[in-house]
Amino acid sequence: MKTKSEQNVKPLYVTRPELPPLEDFTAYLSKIWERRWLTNNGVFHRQLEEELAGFLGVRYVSLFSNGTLALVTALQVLRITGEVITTPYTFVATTHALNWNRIKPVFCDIEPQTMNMDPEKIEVLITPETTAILPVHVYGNPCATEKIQKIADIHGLKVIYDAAHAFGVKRDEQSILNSGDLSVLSFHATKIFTTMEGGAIVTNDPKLKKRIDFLKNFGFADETTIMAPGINGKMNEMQAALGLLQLKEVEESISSRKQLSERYRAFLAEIPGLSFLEEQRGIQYNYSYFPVFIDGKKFGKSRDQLYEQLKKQNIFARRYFYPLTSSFSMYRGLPSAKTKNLPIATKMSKQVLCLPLYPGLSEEEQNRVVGQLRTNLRLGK
Ligand code: T4K
Repeated sequence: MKTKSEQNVKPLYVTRPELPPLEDFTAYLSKIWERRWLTNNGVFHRQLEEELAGFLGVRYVSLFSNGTLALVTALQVLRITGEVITTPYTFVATTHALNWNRIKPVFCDIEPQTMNMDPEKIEVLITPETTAILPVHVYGNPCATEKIQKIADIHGLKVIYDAAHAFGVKRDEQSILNSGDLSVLSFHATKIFTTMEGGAIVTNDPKLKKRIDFLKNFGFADETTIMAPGINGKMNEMQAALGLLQLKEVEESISSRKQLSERYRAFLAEIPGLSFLEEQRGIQYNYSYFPVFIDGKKFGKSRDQLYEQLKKQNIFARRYFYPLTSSFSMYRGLPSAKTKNLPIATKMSKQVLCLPLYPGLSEEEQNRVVGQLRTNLRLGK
């Protein structure tokens, strides 16, 4: 039971979307109303594709109504079949996208430094049925893209990155979205750049761009020609309008996330049993999440006990990513889903807790989160 004073404390969620002033959005809405063009490659849609490609430093962006449909379509674009090597330490949409294409997910363990697919563990999972690798840049931490590409090239495999968290991330000044054959973004309400619901496929290949655009629009090449069994994955004009406004603010938003992340790092550095990810050199991060890892024995309380205690204080941290997708009923029967094959992913998913992190989080609110972590540490002893 929460006490009266606890109930009055403002809830702090893991994230909260940044929105432009409402009057700025209504100005865009007026244009949509004037034009009566609501979807199907409208003016704002085309403008956002162009502006995003420029901002992200990639050649082509194809907008989608959400990231999951973009993932499902990306697999269709490259005609992926059979088995795909992927990570269980992700949001369930990554694994479901394979399932929707009747592809068998083959789960690969992760590296403890990044939480991304461990490139050293990929090759043993390759069989004659393997056609592609589907890694995730978890929390926006770039995968070992060079090593993964080398393996893919040797074995003739495609690489599709689930880059749902990796908006704007660069390595050595180059967009991480240029890695592999295709990258898929999510613009969901919980992402640093949002169109409420939304997503995109990124490619540098003009032929692939064409195929993506056919596939997201039922397969239409013209009024009477259907090129492929497409789906309806189109983004509408209202979503695109919000995206255009978001793009003006996203750099500022990333820099305030960076400041908050640095404060967390400074304040949480000395807490026994609590660790966080080291930053890699040469990376321009987007600071989309702040995961901490709780070693119950040293901290004095398990991750789940801490999670529940924080909830009582109206702090809604989230366990991204627990449970592993390999443990869900539709996947756990697969040989690669066995816990003994996924020791690091299993361990980390039991320890992780993503703390509130978003531009509107005040220093006082962040101090509240840090204070509660310290209080729980003391109580645990
Ligand atoms: N691949 C990866 C690696 C992904 O992480 C995701 C999505 C996808 C693919 C699929 O992309 P999309 O099809 O979604 O575009 C959330 C999101 O729904 C999901 O988009 C995201 N990953 C995942 C990591 O997180 P939930 O179930 O945790 O969301 P929810 O509704 O509990 O929201 C979390 C918190 O955010 C709330 O406690 C409060 C805040 N919030 C949420 C919404 C929806 C707001 O303040 N405003 C809002 O409108 O999955």
